Amino acid sequence: MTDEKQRVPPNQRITSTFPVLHVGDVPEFDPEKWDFTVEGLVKRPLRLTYNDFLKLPKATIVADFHCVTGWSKLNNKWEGVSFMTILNLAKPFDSVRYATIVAEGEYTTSLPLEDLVADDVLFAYRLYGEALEPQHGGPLRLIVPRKYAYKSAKWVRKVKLTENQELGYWERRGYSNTADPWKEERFSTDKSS
Ligand SMILES: Nc1nc2c(c(=O)[nH]1)N[C@H]1C(S)=C(S)[C@@H](COP(=O)(O)O)O[C@H]1N2
Ligand SMILES: [Mo]
Repeated sequence: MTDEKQRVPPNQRITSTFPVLHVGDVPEFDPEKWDFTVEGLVKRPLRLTYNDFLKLPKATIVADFHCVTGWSKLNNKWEGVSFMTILNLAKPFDSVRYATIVAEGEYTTSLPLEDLVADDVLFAYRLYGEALEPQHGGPLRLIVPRKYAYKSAKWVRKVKLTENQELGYWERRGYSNTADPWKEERFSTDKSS
């Protein structure tokens, strides 16, 4: 077994609980009305119902989760659909460099495509073999294990493929846009953005 201490980024501490952290209220999930769309610079815009989503090829990862406020939760088993699967279905134009992830409410985040096509990035609908709880982002959340957890948007409804990056909710409020926990990129240092 790998040494768990080596898996904890600088100035993070392991938690055995699973804190719930978000702005605003946990949204209601109505499977009849819920949809997941992919738009922007794509040849095939998508609109999937919850059932459509469950029929897509499944991916499972076990990954650690690092919140910028200082807690890390190790060994989380997520199941869902890899970002790559969605991207391939939507057929992005060559000019695409970024994706904006749009959640219920006003929460967004964004990432360069190269960070999202990693094989440990997925849209998760199950955690530890159970349906993902609403408070942890159910029915569907993004998981980006190699970034601080504010990049792992809960309650995702839309993905927008873009040529230029649109800054996300926390990224517009002074948090790092690159958000690498191993480099301890917590806050934006670029005064011009
Ligand atoms: N939609 C949405 N997603 C979000 C947030 C949020 O406020 N809204 N907070 C982020 C932050 S800062 C963290 S630490 C994680 C927390 O996930 P958890 O509540 O499942 O632990 O969700 C991230 N995803
Ligand atoms: Mo966080």
